[in-house]
Amino acid sequence: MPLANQSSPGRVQSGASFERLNDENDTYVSAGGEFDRDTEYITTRITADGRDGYRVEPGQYRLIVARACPWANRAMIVRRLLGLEDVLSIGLCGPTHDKRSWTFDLDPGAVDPVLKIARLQDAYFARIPNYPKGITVPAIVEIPTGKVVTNDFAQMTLDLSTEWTAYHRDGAPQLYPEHLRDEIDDVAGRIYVDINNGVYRCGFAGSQQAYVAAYDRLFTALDWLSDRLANQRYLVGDTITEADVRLFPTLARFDAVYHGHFKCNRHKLTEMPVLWAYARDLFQTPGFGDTIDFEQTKQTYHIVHTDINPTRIVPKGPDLDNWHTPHGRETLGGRPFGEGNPPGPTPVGERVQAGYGAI
Ligand SMILES: N[C@@H](CCC(=O)N[C@@H](CS)C(=O)NCC(=O)O)C(=O)O
Repeated sequence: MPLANQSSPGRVQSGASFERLNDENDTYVSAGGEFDRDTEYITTRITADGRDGYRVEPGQYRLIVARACPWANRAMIVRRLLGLEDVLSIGLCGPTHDKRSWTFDLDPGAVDPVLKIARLQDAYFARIPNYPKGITVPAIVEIPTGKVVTNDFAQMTLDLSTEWTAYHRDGAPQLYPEHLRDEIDDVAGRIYVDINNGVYRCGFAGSQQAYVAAYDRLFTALDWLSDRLANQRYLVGDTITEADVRLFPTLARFDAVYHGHFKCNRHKLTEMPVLWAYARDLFQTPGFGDTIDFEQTKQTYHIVHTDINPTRIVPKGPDLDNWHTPHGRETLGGRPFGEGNPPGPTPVGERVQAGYGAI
């Protein structure tokens, strides 16, 4: 399927699209116009009081992720930071998939060992037969019924912070403290529109005009963040918060994927000194860098998005050693975990495969 005419002014797509293959034309690109993300999710919440019918309970739910996915990465980071690994298990989809979306092809027998399903689609259909929207990660599945409870990535991490408190580890950080919520929401809101989703609006733009507009917004927002972070270690307050968790997965993927594959190429992350030091600081903080699988991430984007990478060749670089260089941001002060402390090592079964990460 050829790409949409890159030089003609685009029409804005009438319906929002999912970040998935479009059955009709095998593309992720929104032909002729802007990538317009569908943000209608399954919004059922898992809460301490169970008011939506799903109560927080250890061993009752499974978080389904793919290592490549930045939206899923946030849930993985928060789960690690809060020490919820023994309470909320994790299922890892393989890096590549087809039109029917994510599979458990890395698991023995290509079946998730807990849910006993081969495709994430099965859990969506168990909740909503013939679910017509994107079969996306992250998703939380109720283990006894095998039904997806929610795929609302933004609410998911907030609920891990505020509803699962009874099961947080000792020393877990306050990622969404009440007195900073307005500021976190403001910062995270712009990060979502211009940066997290902005890279996708560059990569999946269906017209030159849509691409240029997304590119300009992306780098304007990155400049804003460079200014903001020049003299403060974290985005909001003096500790890690949900705002940092929202930004980090996009920065971690920037040079390996977005700079080339999505044409976000005014600068590499490594050429933006403040953001590069900030990203390294977080990367070297337990719970962040140990969730990043650069190899699977490159595979997913470059093999799955065949309309923008028809050869499916996965780039070999970039070199990753530089993620370990000193960042020097301790001089700005800040207390990463506030009154708390860092999480312990990643549980053995969840570690990034040797040679795939940079830890
Ligand atoms: N729900 C999130 C994004 C979730 C999402 O789009 N995840 C991608 C992976 S990063 C996905 O699962 N896509 C399904 C596919 O490619 O088939 C949102 O739209 O803001």
